[in-house]
Amino acid sequence: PDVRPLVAGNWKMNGLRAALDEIKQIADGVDGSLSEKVETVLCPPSTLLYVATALAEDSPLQIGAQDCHHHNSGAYTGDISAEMIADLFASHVIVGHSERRKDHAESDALVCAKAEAALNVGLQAIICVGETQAERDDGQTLEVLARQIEGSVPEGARAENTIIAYEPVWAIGTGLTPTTGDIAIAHEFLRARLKERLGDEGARMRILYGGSVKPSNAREIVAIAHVDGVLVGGASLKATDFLAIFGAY
Ligand code: G2H
Repeated sequence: PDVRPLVAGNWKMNGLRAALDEIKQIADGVDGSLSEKVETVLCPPSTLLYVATALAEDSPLQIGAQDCHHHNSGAYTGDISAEMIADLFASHVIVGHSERRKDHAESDALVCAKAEAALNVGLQAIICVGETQAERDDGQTLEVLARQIEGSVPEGARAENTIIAYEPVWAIGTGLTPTTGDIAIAHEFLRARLKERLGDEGARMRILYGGSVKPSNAREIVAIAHVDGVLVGGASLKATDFLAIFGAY
């Protein structure tokens, strides 16, 4: 089935006020004919969310957060909820990024609850999955992906509100990228599991690839079957790099 690809930028814990200039450039850069072919989301740190949605107001650029709490409000010091993110006019939220899974011990069940909280307030959830180096060396890649799809994707996930991002942990920020063959195998497997779980919704759900995507490798990555876009970390920080990735389409 035909799906519009999605290019998402994940700024992680980067971005001071000075970076608002980059957001403006990205918002201007994705305007026009490009936006008919490709959907774009930028996920700055939560401190910049409100001003980012204002800067992107007249642009097809959408703004997302990088994480949310699984409750809407309450005594959870330091956390922000999906409802708060939606309240700032953001449209997406990343959940279950490997850095959250590892640094904050987030389980599949918690990631699933966060995704559910996001869907409940009308946000689109970008749910990350991916194997670690050790799991890969053990030959566990597909088993891990199956478990994460089963455990992290809520029952009510639909193609319109949920996006999967395959990010092999060993390829994140390391400059290492899997071979196109490795990516093809993982994405085909994820597609099969999503179909099995969610039927037609799973067949149409976008599956992004993430991990050291840059202008020089984007073209060959987006050409792989079942790669419906990319999630870009480091190369999304500079507007010129991020916009160069769209040259792949
Ligand atoms: C993977 C990716 C974006 P990078 O984490 O989420 O980051 O492109 O820097 O590897």
